Amino acid sequence: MKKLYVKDALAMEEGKEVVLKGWIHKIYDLGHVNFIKLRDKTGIIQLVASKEELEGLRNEMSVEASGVLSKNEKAPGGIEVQLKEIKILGKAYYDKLPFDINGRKINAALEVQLDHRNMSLRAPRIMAVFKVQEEICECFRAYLRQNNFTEIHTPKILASGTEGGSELFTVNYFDHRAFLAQSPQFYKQMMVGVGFEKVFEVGHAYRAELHNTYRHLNEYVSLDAEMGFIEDETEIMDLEEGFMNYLFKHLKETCKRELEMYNIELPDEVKIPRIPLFEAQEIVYKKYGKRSPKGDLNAEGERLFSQYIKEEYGSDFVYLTKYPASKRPMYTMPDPEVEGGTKSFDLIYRGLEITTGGQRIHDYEMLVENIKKKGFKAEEFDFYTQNFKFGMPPHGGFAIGLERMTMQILGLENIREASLLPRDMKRITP
Ligand code: AMO
Repeated sequence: MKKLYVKDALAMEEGKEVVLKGWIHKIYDLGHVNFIKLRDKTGIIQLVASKEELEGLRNEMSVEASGVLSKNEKAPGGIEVQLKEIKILGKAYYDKLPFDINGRKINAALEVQLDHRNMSLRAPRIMAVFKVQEEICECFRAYLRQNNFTEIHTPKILASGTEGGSELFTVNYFDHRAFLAQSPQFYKQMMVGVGFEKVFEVGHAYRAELHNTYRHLNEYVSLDAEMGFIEDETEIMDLEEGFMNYLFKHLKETCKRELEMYNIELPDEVKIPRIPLFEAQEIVYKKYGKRSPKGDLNAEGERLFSQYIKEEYGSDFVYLTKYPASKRPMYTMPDPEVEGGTKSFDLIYRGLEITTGGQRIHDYEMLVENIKKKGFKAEEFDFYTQNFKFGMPPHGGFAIGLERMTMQILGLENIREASLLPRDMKRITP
């Protein structure tokens, strides 16, 4: 007989024979009645066992269970399995589990949970995070492909940084020094220019940031998009706003169980206010008495400004626009209407930056000038700037941090919770 998923068994009629495979979530040895909770990736079902059947079973062994479905109002899902046979498929070799994953919450600090990721990920509430994450990637692909974007895969070993700053990991590349990609920025632009016109990538990005914070990882997944033949950056903002609407509708359909676990109700429509950064800074100062760093909002400013936007516009999202050129990488298009400003933006979602994007410089001479203005040697970027000699169209794009997006959707407190195997200043294992 073919194995069923728990979710499908729970939806079947009483009297049906079923075969299920999964892990032993919890054993109830109550003397008069004995149960096993069996867990698979789709849910948990109760197996009614005899005393003998429980013998030799331990939590987290993997098993094959066969039996007959019967109704029981008290069982989770209203149906249980009267066990006929249970076979151990994967044995257990432990004295004591590092912590229990079958209660309402895991009783261990986040660091301990991450040390034992092979255990904490088994908890349905934790696995749920990655179901939502999977659907975010799925939507990113589906939405962009529907809009004529091509998926690309660009190298992560590079000859130079892309974002400026010193946040680069070096690698020994034979007899040279090379770097891990901070972003696919240069190559996504190149692919627009060679004629793919609209491209996207779901890939890893590496940042040697010296911050060990709730919102920084040293390796994260970047959802990047770039498109050619735009008029200005508002088209990029429209594109991302369209994605958010597509995503939320999809999550409501596919992640009902997961959103319920986290008590999250997503809005029916996402309409994102667009406010120049300098205005946001003024508001943060006038309303909350907090000064912002030059040309930016800090973490507290992002949080306070989000609070203001929620009150004034009822929106969880806000685009901060017109960032100053001094704070943006050399590829950013200046905005002639704002002195020192650029056609770039950040997207803040519930108090946290989840995206940067904007229009790029597409003129070769202007780009070379800007690279020099930023204090770099233009020759070192030849491999990049030569893409601009052959009719580069006006273009722009954005990148979303996947873990930050997941974290904000589910209201998680720490970005590490939204990474299967986080990499931070203190952690490169497991
Ligand atoms: P930026 O450097 O702002 O822009 O990064 C884009 C988004 O990536 C996420 N992110 C991070 N997530 C976790 N840990 C980190 N250390 C980290 N650093 C960045 C954030 C951020 O908003 N090339 C531009 C994008 C573009 O203009 O297309 C870039 O990389 O969610």
